[in-house]
Amino acid sequence: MGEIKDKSLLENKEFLQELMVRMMTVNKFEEQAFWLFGQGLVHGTMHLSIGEEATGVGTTAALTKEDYMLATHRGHGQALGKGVDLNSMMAEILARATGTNHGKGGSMHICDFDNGILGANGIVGANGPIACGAALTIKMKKIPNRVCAAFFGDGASNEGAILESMNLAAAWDLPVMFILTNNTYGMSTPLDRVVKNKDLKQRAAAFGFKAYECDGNDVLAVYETVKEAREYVVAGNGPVLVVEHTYRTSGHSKSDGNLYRTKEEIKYWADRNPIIRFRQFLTENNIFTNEEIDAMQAGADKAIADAIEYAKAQPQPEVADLEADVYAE
Ligand SMILES: Cc1ncc(C[n+]2csc(CCOP(=O)(O)OP(=O)(O)O)c2C)c(N)n1
Ligand SMILES: [Mg+2]
Repeated sequence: MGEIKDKSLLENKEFLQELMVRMMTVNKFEEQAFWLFGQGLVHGTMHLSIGEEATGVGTTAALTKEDYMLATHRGHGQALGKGVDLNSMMAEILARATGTNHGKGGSMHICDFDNGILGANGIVGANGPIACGAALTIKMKKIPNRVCAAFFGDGASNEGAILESMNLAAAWDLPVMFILTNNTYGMSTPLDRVVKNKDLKQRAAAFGFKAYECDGNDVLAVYETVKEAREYVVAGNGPVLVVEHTYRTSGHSKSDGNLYRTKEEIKYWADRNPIIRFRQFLTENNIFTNEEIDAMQAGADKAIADAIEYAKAQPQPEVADLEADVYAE
């Protein structure tokens, strides 16, 4: 773990525990969702963020409940971090009527307006233009202390929609936080095969705005970096780019044979897993004992088990409601 800028964080045990429990919850949620998928209980596909827990949790911990946020196709951690109700999200994964999207959206479309989540998106790069729209609302209505954070990946960083959005947000000084989760792969394609310049933070300089960068497997570094970047945006300085370097140890989606990378590479990153690193940090600094952290894990495991039990008992959507919540005709 890197150097902590705000030393008072070390005194804030409640917050540190919250970060740990959230990462554990995301990890367990995905592990169990994978298992439910294997049982044929999840429809559609699913993208796990195992290994990337610190990015979703650390980023959203630095946002307020009211801040707008757009999640990606790999957005379970982003949504759970922002505060979506665990039971409702599990119900959505199992396509139940009481899910966040009434069982019609599934893993890639988790939406929760009460917590500022304007939606997740299966269209790679689509969050950029939507974030510009939400940020334009913030600007025109002069809503104080509000940003719109748009998550996207290294693959998406090459989409025209993202580059055009960066330009628009800069030209109009929109309060957009472009959150780039660089897990170094877009499906099976490594970043260095598709870009000449791997220093992705330089994208912001090209459009004339500020970029931040952090170790995406260090939850405190992510939190502190996003917090600082957010303060810069709410002060009226226009957009920012935050590049978070991480690695997904899980496959791209349900149908990934992992043929494009070595077992050694996956192990290297598994050893740098953000949850393991945070545990070491907390115990080495005598903030929590291993027993206390085990109890946090047990709590997270139980919350997920309860959410599955809740979701399984929920009704499926009614055929009569097929056209409800559909905006286009
Ligand atoms: C516009 C568009 N093109 C292609 C796809 C297919 N696709 C789904 S995920 C993905 C890779 C995205 O990579 P990245 O942005 O790095 O996100 P990651 O999957 O690594 O989290 C692709 C190409 C899509 N969903 N949308
Ligand atoms: Mg990627």
